[in-house]
This record gives sequence, structure tokens and C-alpha cells, in this order.
Amino acid sequence: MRNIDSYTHTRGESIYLDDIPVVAGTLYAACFDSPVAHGKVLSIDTSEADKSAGVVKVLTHKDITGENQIGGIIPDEPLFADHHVHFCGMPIALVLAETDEQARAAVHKIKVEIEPLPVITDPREAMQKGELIIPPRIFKIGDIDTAFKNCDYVFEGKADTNGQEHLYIETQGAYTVPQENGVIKVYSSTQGPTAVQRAVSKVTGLPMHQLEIDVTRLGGGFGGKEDQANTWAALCALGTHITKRPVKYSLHRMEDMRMTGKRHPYSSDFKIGLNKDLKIVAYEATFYQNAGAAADLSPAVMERTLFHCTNSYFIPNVTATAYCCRTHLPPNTAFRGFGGPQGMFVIEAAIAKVADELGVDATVIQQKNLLQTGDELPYGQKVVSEANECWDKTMAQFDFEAAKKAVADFNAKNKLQKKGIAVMPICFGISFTNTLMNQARSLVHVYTDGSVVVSTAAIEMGQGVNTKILQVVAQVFSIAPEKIRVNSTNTYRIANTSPTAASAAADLNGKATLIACTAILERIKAVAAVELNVDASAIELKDEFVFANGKKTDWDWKKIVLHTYNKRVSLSEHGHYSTPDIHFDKSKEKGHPFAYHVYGTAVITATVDCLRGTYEFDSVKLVHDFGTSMNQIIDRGQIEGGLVQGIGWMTMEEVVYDKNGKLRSNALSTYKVPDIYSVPKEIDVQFLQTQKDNLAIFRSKAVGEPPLMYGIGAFFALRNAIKNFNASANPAFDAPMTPEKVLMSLYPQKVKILMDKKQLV
Ligand code: MTE
Ligand code: LUZ
Ligand code: MOS
Repeated sequence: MRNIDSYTHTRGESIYLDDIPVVAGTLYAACFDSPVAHGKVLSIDTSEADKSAGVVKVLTHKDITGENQIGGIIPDEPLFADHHVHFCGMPIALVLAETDEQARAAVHKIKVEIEPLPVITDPREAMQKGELIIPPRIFKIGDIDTAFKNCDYVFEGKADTNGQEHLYIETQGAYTVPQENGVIKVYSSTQGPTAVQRAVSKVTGLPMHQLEIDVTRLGGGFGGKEDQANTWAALCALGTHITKRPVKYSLHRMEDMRMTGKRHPYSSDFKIGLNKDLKIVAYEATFYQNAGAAADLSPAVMERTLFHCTNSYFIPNVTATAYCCRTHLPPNTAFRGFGGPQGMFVIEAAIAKVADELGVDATVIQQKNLLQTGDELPYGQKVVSEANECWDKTMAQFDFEAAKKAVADFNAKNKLQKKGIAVMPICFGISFTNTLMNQARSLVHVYTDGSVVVSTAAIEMGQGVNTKILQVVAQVFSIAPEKIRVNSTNTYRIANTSPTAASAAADLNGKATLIACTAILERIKAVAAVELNVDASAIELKDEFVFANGKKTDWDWKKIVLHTYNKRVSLSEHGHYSTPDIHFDKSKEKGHPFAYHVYGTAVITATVDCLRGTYEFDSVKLVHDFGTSMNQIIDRGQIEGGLVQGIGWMTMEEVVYDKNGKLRSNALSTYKVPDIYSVPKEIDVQFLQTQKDNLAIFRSKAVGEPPLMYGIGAFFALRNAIKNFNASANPAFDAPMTPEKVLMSLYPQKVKILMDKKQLV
């Protein structure tokens, strides 16, 4: 089935936040944000702005009617700077004016005096200065000290990954409209309506029931709107609460890039030990996470790094330590993979290091250490593994040996172009690592004409979750998709929602919808059974007809639905689902936090232009574990999109903050994301259809985040191509591998000469 949004998307008729028709009297908001990363606020002068044309009010921390606090996990993040600023882009004042232009013009008239304080942008420096947001966490299995002593090979190294801008096509924003009795309706471009509701409640001082959050869809979130949509909603709602007028704020791209956090950069150290058979026996990793100026979701992201520090390998002795380091960057936040990719990059770097040192193929080491069913991960969960199935199918399906030979043949024939090939296996845990978040609700109404409306907590952000929810309804009732509408996500219909995140939205909300629909169906069947004088177990609904004992009756869907209503039997249900059997004990760092894991293996081939340092990806061929895919069109789209996003992170996307904490890559002219020309020339996605897990909806498996991690293979394919050009090259494990870095890595001797002469810095 095609994505149900494809018709309005292609016609430009889909409604995003900025498309909502504005109510008369709407005010427009614009932020004055800190130009300084760290400093003491000496004065805020809004007098000129107050007098500016069209300005109704300028808000600062003094105007907050509730608490000046939007921290989600830890209350450490003021909405407005009060006495200090902690990052460039931190809101200091909000102008409310009759038009967008007037609001933005007035922002320039605000004068703020800030006394600069020392700025930290590097997580290792933050750690040395004791700037930790939470105490370090350590995941441990076995005993590395003894294990390292008995290893035949031990290698150490450093591996760094940079941030990543979410670059959702729709920027952040909110629109708040006053209702009667002080209620505020909040339209928000958020993945987490309840997080918005809580933040607005805290900042305004209004109870949660006075706040209706409504979300039709997002033009992309990718984690960037899991927590960070709260700011704009809180700002607008405060404006509405104070002025009693609607307030709208839709960020400009540069505001969005400057003021919001990104994927966390990490700097990490590793030590890896193997025996003669190339079995990894011991692994030690230390992660320095660049959290930015406030906690935001960093502690949870850091936890997921630890959960994924061994990727899809079994390692009996592991100690992994992570530090959540406070710096003066905008608070970094969720981004597809949520810390997992950062952890997985380091183990892949460690394996590449071993390969370099021993002169063996990294793939040999990868393959020998893949997880088997029953293996225990460092956090105590024993896995049901598809790692070997995915690997073996990849090798066979794509004839890896022939591909390797083709690369070698090409390299033998070409001097200035070199190819590299790498294999990237993935293993990603599905469930929120915070167990309590693994719950969802779904509200289903069947109307007397047989049409159905369903509401859940799931936010549609392009990933197709609404289509999957609709498929659940269609399948349970056995009715046509045209009879079903998926409603907007609204906190008056569905309360206490978990964000649409952790790839679990279709699982959790799909299951809740299954429960709700099944309950209604059972009631309809009972009514039909009486009418047809058979046992309820003999009734079936199929293709919009009632079947009794396998025989089609003349009761169609519409007739039986109306009859159920006439019998005063409820055609509505509120279903609740919570993932069974998951738990995690933080005091021991052990448990069974994930419902299941998703696996896959990709082969990535790159060609490097060794004169220019530019590159192309010839192909990415992969076998992915979809469980039993519910929707192959959507799932394929998720694989392709996630993969390209991962390649972008690993290769061309370069977030640059200067040492004063100012974002230099602050627009699309200085921040390069993959476009259609940088997509691999061939992407071949093969489905490993398994049936093992029933913890996801209809035995499918979550698909949203895992494919991003195939992109890590792009880094290693490039690195291999560089080494195929210059065997003495030793490119650092420092992503992204931009063309500049490739060029420098190709000619280390020349770079050294230039550096010595100070012609290159
Ligand atoms: N796909 C699109 N098109 N747009 C998005 O914003 N977000 C990703 C992924 N795929 C995203 C996307 C992220 S970060 C997550 S967690 C999942 O979708 C969330 O949706 P799901 O739980 O329904 O998979
Ligand atoms: N958000 C969250 C997430 O709060 N907990 C998680 O485990 C998670 N995982 C991935 C993405 N977002
Ligand atoms: Mo996705 S990072 O869980 O929003």
C-alpha cells in the first residue's frame, strides 16, 4: 500500500504548521538570541524594540508566569536566559508584533550587554574541568584486565564523530490560539505532544488540562523535535497567555540551525584485544559525549551509546565508560540512532585498526565475531540473533568475493582512481531504554455509516506511521482503506503520550490500535452471533461481510455496524499497550531493556578521485531484517532515506563551531547535505523476512533508525580506497570523511612537508 499522504504531498496540499490558516488578531513572534556562548547578562534593554512599529509586547524571563524551566530529564535549562547565557542562540527576549516582518525588525533594536566568560566547546576539556551533567556510567561484562593479559593482540586508538544537523525540511515552530476559559490550543511541530504540554504547563503555570496540543504531521523530525519543539511552543503559549491573542512563530532556517541542538559529537578512546583466531576477547571504550549547555536528552542518548558499544559482535569481556560533558554549545539532542551510531563507529574503528595492524581484512574479524542467538550483551540481555543470517545472505546474494575481486582489478588498472569496499553489519535495540516510556494508547471510533476514525500518539513525520496504523485497522476489521481516517495527534484524545521516537511508534501505537479494534470487533461479532443464531466463535468479518461458519451472509459491514449501534453496544474503544517482559536496573546496569533487536548487513563500494579527494559511492547492497514487513514500499523508503542520512553524517556533513562557540556552518551554503547526486549509484535492498518476534506489530520489526547505521560503512569504504592508493596512509578515525580530509589523507607525506613549512594549518 502506498503512503496515504502521497496524494496530498505531491499536490502540495498537505498541511504543515506554517500552512494552518491564521486567526484574525494573530501576533508574530521572533527571538533575540544570545550572540555570546558563555557570559554574564549585565543588562537587557528592550525600550527601542517596545516602540518599534507593530510591536505589542517584548517578553523576557521577567514575564514568565510559571517557571523559567524547560529541561525534560533534568531541570537545568531556562527558557529565557536570566543572569547568564550558556550558548550562542539561547533565547533572551521574544518580540510579539502584528506582522512577522515587524517582529523581526524589532529584534534588531534590542540591546543586551553580556560580559563574556570562558567558553568550552570540547568534551574532553569539559570532563577535565569537572563539567559533567550526570555522573559517568559504566557497562561491564567479564573482566577486561585478566582478558587483556591473555590476548595475543592488543591495540589502542581514538575515534571521533562529529555532530549532524537534522535539517528537517519543515523548520521548528508553534502556533498558539486562545480558547474560552483560558484554554490554549497549541499547534506544534513536535514529535512529543506531551513533552510540549508539560513544558508549556510549567512555563505558563497552567495545568495540563488547559492545554490542547495538536499535531497533524511534521515535515521531518529525525529526533530534532523529540524535545526541542518545546521551546517554541512554550514561547508562543506564554505570549498567548499574556496577551490573550494567538501567537505564531515559524523559524527561519538560519535561526533554526543556530538555536537548536544537533546530533552529539563524541570523542572516544578504545582498546581491543584478540586471540590468535581473531576472536575479540576484550574491549574497553571510553566515550566523551559533547552534550552542550544543558542535559536535554543527553543522558538517555549516552545510555544508548553504551547499549550499542559492541554493535553486532559478541565480546565476553567489556568495560565501557561514558561521560556526559557540559560545553557551551546549544544542547545536543536526539538524532536518528540516538547515540547508538556513535558507539558503533568506535567498535568499527577498533576493528579497522586491528585489520591495519595485522594486515587482515576487517571483514574476516567482523564475521568471526558476529552475535549468535543466546549470546549475552554487556548489559545482560541475551539476544535472538539474525546477525549471521544477514551476513551470510549478503555475502551470497551479492557475491562478495567477486565484488572484492572487481575492486582489486579496478585498482590494478587505475592510478588516479581507487575503489574501496567495506561491510557494515548492524544490531539495534528496539524499545525506549527508559522502560516506562514503552506504552501507548489508541482511540478508535466506528461511525454508524461504517467509516472509522483512529487517533494514537504516533506522529506522522514522513516515516509512514499513519499508513501503518491505518493498515492495522483495515486488517482487523477487514475493510477498505477508504473507510478509515487517521486523525491528528491530539492530547485531548490521547493523553500522556511517549514521543514518536526510538523507532517504536508503529510498534507501540500499532499494538494499541490492534487491541482497540479487536475489542470492537469482538462486540460486533457477539451482536452478529445473536442475529445469525450461531456461536460468536463461528463469526468472521471478511472483505466487509459477515461470515458465519465460513459462509458469507447478507450482513455487510455497514449493516452490522448500524445494527450494533441500534443494540446500544459501543462502537468505540480506547486501547492500551505496554511492551511486556522488558526491564532494566540502572544500579546494576543490567537487564533486558529491548523487546528485540534489528539486524542487517551492508556492502558499500566507493570510488575516490585521488587527484581531487572527491568521491562517489558505486553501490550499497544490503540485507535487512524486517521481520515480516507490514509495508515494503514504506520500509524500503526508510532504508534508503536512513542510509543516505547516515552516509551524509559520515562523509560530507560537517558541523563547525568556532572556539567561541559560534556556529560557522550556519546555512546550506556552508553545511553540505547529501543531494540526489551524492546518493549511491545503486542501492539494492533485500528483505530478510523472519517471523520470530511477535513483540512488534504483525511480526514486523521497527525500521526507522537502524538503516542510518549502514552509513558508517561509507567511512570505512573511503578509508580503504585511500589505503589502496597509498598503503602508508593512515587516515584518522575522525568522521566525517570530507573530500578535504580524503585529499589530505591520500598524501600524508606532502601534508607533513607543508605543515612543517607552516603552509598548511
Ligand atoms: N523518516 C522520515 N521520513 N522523517 C523522519 O523525521 N525520523 C526517524 C525515522 N524515520 C524520520 C524518519 C526517526 S529519528 C525515528 S525515531 C523514526 O522514524 C520514528 O518513527 P517510527 O517509530 O514510526 O519508526
Ligand atoms: N528517546 C528516548 C529515544 O527517550 N529514549 C530512547 O531510548 C530513544 N531511543 C531512540 C530514539 N529516541
Ligand atoms: Mo528518533 S532519534 O528516536 O526521534
